[in-house]
Amino acid sequence: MTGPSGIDHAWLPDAALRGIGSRRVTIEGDGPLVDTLRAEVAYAQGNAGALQGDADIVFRLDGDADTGPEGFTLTRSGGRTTVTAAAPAGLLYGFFHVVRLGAAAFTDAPEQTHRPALSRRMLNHWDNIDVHPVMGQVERGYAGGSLFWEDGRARGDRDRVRAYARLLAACGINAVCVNNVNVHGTEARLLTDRISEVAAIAGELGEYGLRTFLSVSFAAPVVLGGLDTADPLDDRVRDWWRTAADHAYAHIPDFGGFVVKADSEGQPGPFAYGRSHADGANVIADALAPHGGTVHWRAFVYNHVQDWRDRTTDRARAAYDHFAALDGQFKDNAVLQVKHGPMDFQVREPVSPVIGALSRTRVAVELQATQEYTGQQRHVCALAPMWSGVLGFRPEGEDGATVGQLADGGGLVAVSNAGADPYWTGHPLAQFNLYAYGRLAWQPDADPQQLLHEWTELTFSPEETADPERLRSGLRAVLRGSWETYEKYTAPLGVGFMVQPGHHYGPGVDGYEYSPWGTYHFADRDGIGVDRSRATGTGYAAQYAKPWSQTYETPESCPDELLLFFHHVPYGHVLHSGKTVIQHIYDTHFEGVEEAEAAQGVWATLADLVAPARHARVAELYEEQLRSAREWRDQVNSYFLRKSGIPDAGGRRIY
Ligand code: GCV
Repeated sequence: MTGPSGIDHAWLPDAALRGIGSRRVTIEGDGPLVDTLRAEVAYAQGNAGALQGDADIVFRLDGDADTGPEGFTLTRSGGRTTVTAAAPAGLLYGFFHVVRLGAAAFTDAPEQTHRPALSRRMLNHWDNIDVHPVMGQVERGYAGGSLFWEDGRARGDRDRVRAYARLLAACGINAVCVNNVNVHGTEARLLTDRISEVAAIAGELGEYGLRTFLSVSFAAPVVLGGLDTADPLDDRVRDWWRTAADHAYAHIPDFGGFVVKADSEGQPGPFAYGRSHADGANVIADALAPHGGTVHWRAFVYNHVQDWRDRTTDRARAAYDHFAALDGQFKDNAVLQVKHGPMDFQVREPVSPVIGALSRTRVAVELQATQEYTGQQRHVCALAPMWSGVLGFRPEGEDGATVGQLADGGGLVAVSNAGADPYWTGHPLAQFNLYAYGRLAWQPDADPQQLLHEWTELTFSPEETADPERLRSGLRAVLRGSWETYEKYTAPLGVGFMVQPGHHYGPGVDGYEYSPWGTYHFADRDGIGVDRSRATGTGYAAQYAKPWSQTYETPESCPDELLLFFHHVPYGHVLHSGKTVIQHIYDTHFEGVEEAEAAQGVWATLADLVAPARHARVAELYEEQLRSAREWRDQVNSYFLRKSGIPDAGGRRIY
């Protein structure tokens, strides 16, 4: 049950439960999630040790409470803390909130009601059952094997799944898709004859209120059903999906639904039958509808076999070009799941124009917690500030809604960074990305610095250490600016990629320059960047509403950090910062490495304050981060010195 031994407790160590452990707790209500709450309280009282205090805590299920299906009200007065909720999930979230508050949960304060801003807060696991020859078991996974699948089937020992569910619920996540969106042969069968394995996992996840989703192949009626077509308008296909959905719900009554990657990077889809993506999504949505299920249909559709000589095709345009015209055509239980940027989870991208263009479609925004392009959990790269910027972006300008608000129809999704690694995320500090994702999904306008503070306090229990202030400030120093640091030593000014092909780790400035994937920087002796203006480029900038279509249209109005995403400019182009592009490239690459070196130094000073194994793991990873960062610096700087012939004004060593 809770807190199994040998499992890292991440942001729920026993010390964090002490506030509850020593108090008189009353729980009023019944139901499976209330039983989970009872077990949590019993665990806290048995393991957390005594903290002085005589306040009572009451958890009360009250059908009249105005808290919605997951919210709760917290009252603190006169030595009594009360959590009231209309539904059991709210009580459980209230429990984790009390844990987060620590001692503050027991001091008098005005009543507060908390409800999640987004009703779906999902993780997608790109996990395969089998170990794929190229991608391994977890596609883009940097934390060991799958948490769900082992030796060709669902793990027998599910303590870790349960412990994972507990961590996810504690940061607000309420849904998990348990297999890769690239659905290979074995995994396709999870929908049919292997559904009981999914049901077993769903049983564990459900203990903490998480709904299970399954990635399915659009070609399932053919590859599993033996039909000669997967045409979404064919009645036999429609019937097949209905039967498949009925079967899933017969095994998993609280099943969430399906995630579909169609016509994308080789996955089958409706284009093969001359049908639209709305047709494709709707046939599956119809099958799920009687059960209250949802299909998450991904918008990551683009031409991945582009000729690099073809300057008329711009991958950034693809999602909008495919989906904007379909607005209003998707069924009510179909959600269009859109990557937050138009390309592919680069360290810096503009917000996808699709998100603001679909007022009659339920949109979910997809983030990537797994650090495919952001250091692969060998580099420290705290992504909360990036995600917060995305969620706070207003596609229609100042008076319009934020992305976080626009996602209320479909929710927020992240590709998980967790695996069978003892620290869950490979790099122990990458746990913060998982935590911050959940908290932002609950409250998209949460302050990333506050989330960092929360996570630090919970995970490291500073009051347990000799010098809590040094620990706090050290952790802040290594994490706070780490995304900007990573950006500095990698691809500059929004241009993206420049990675080694295939595995995407480490520098390869021209790695994707002559490839079919549509990811080019067009550097020559005179300049660099992609002209995506309406006037002279691909027209991508015009996919935005005003004011952004105007802001991005010219180099003068475009923000520096996105300049090379939107424009091809000479190396001597002067940024708003006052620096030329070439000098910016040199300076940031030197600075980025210096900042990473400084962070490594700070981490070293925390050796006496952090558990030795955890400290050693991070210290070891810093060695690799520094090696890699220097390689990035030297390759990028040398490349641009050689291309441009313009020396570094600082006269530093470039090769
Ligand atoms: C699961 C990128 C990744 C792929 C991933 C794909 C997607 O292209 O490199 O590994 O496939 O995105 O999001 O579907």
